[in-house]
Amino acid sequence: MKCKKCGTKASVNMRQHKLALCKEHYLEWVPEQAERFIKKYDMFSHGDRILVAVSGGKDSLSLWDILVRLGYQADGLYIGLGIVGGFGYSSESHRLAAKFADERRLTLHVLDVEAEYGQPIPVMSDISHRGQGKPCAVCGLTKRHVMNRIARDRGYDVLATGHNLDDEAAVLFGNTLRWSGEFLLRQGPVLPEVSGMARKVKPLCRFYEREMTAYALLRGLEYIYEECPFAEGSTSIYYKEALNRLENDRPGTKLTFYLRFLEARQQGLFAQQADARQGLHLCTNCGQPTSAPGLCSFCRMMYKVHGEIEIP
Ligand code: Q46
Ligand code: ZN
Ligand code: ZN
Repeated sequence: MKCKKCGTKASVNMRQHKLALCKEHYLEWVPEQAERFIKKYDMFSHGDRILVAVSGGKDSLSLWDILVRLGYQADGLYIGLGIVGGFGYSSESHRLAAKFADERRLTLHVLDVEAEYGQPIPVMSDISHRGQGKPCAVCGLTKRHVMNRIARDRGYDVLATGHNLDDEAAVLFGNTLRWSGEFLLRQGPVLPEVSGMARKVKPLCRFYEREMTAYALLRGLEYIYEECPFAEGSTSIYYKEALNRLENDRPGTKLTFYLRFLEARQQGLFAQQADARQGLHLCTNCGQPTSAPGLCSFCRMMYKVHGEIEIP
């Protein structure tokens, strides 16, 4: 395979785009594409302050790298979940996120869940009995709460996460299997700002996971290869594998699935549901939007964990 731009040996062959590129042109192509998506979906502009949620993995570090290369004002947020696993998942991912920031003199905010809320994620999960023996429900809820809170308290305009196409297609697949109208309506590259919550964007949502792996490797980024030990056996991995089988036989399936969904939604497929973020009110304890009356799910969980509330 030859690079389409210069004719030298290609490093990355993207069957889904019928495009092969050498290292140099691939490392130019990715940020160009990202910029195109940022503009197309009106995610943010150069005047905005962006907070990137960084896990130490390839996607979030690549996202941060790309945004900085494109000249955006992007700071990072690392959330210490207190997940030990066999190799110290949280401490290793924290080390790599901090190293990335230090080497580039970027600002990384760090919030340690145990220091801030009294218990690490796995213990919170045990106490609150949420999520059938896996800490992922508590983890997701806590991460969302913390990201919203830091973005709001530190005055960021936008919160950016590193979800790639494989992540988004797997979520879409799950939501479609259940026809979860409300979730389908909320899934997209941009969730607009509502009072108490910054705009949320996913600039990598049109990049295949393997495209991000190739970017991180060719760019020489040091990231955590291992998944969180609790990811094993998850439904989302199961959906990803199923979609990969379709993709293998018919390159481009995942992208078409996701893009056609966005088009259908734009054309009003779920219009009668209006804006899913409307009808929310503010949690009486922390002030973040919630659909439940009174306390939001996070504050109710903290009440179970501590038997009292007044948590920021
Ligand atoms: S970090 Fe948290 Fe994931 Fe680990 S505990 Fe589950 S949700 S698997 S993205
Ligand atoms: Zn080339
Ligand atoms: Zn709350």
